[in-house]
Amino acid sequence: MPKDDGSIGGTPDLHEFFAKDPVEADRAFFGRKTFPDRRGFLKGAGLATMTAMVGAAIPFHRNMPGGLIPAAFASEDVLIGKDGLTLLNDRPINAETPPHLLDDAITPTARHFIRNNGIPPDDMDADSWTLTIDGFVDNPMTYSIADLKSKFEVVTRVLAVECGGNGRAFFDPPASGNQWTFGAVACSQWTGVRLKDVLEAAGVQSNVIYTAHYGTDTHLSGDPEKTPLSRGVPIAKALTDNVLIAFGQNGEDLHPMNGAPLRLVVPGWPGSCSQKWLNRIQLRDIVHDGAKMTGKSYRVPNRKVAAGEEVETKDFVIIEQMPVKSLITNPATGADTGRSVEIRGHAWSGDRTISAVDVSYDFGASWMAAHLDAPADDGAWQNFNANVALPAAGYYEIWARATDSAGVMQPHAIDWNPKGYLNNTMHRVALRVT
Ligand SMILES: Nc1nc2c(c(=O)[nH]1)N[C@H]1C(S)=C(S)[C@@H](COP(=O)(O)O)O[C@H]1N2
Ligand SMILES: [Mo]
Repeated sequence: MPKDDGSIGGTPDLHEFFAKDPVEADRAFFGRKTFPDRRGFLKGAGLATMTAMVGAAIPFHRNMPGGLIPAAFASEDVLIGKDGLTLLNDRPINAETPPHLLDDAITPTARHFIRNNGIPPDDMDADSWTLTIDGFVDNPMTYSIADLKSKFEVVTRVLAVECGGNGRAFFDPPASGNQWTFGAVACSQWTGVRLKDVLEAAGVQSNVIYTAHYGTDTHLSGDPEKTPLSRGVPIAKALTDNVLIAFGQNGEDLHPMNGAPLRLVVPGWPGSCSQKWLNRIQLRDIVHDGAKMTGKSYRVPNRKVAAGEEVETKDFVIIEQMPVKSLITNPATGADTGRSVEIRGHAWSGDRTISAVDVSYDFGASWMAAHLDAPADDGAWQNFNANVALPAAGYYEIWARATDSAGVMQPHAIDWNPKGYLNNTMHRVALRVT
């Protein structure tokens, strides 16, 4: 039985989901509508999704029966094999990337995590897509993607996106929600237009304080009146140079699960600000109150609370920039290595830059400075590397600790919060030298 939040259960099983409800499973995974009289007719966005997931065109797609799971997904391993992602939930689809597969400076699309709050839209057609800018603007506008490309400067930027709940799995007592470990973060190269340019063209009125972002995904309940997610940011953040309305990801169209054909990319802030399947941005004179802006969603207590403490909703504040953090992407945890090891990874911190990354192999007794690259663009993560010579055979842990441009350093442990957000504790990987 689906749980209250609509998810299928702790151990997601694609096959179980298809066995229980093939029509809904088809729709959720492939945007394919299957009816008794039209079984398996796969086209448009649904076909594009399945093609992307199997990694090749499907010449005989017209013959494919509805409810058929491509044999390429015969096991979860094979599903992961294509993208290498770990499926946390299949309704909605949520999948993260193991740290060692995030080793690239620019995350390949195949390794960009997926965080869905609802059901992706059936229609992801770029040619008919529109984006409306309205609310307190002098000139409300509706653009096609071709209009955006022709009316505004098209820019390409490397920008990091991290889910506010990345690291939730390590909270004790546990916090409900997707049990992200380390891999709800990615840094792809995005192509699009600046949100700033589009808002300025619309004429931002002086009473505007907040944006409201809307997409075309649908609520898990199927209720068309409900929205899975509609978040926003203060207008000052929206008007910074590196917030993009993106139609390209790593030189191609956006991946269907990463918001095709149009999304926001708001680096440094919770990933939930980066609306996928974007079709409307409204400018408001109040803090946005859309789905998952209020209550306990993407909000944390305004004070330190004891682990497990009940906190009243009025004591929660909206998460703005994400905290300083780093990820070790080489070696993979659990690796058997020689004594000489190259440590690699990335570090990032909200709207700031990283000033240092230190690594330790003696449980934090001593630290050495890693070599640190500048960010590829304002809003990208920064790559670090360090060569260490381990003294003898045995068990080691590599720890990494980033410090940002404001002098804030990653902690050993963080304060608990009810929804398990903002876990930026140091990343540790286990090694055995043989
Ligand atoms: N329309 C829409 N946009 C969305 C979401 C969603 O559920 N619906 N999830 C958000 C969240 S919580 C995150 S962390 C990012 C993840 O982006 P990705 O799935 O491309 O990795 O998308 C954001 N944009
Ligand atoms: Mo998220």
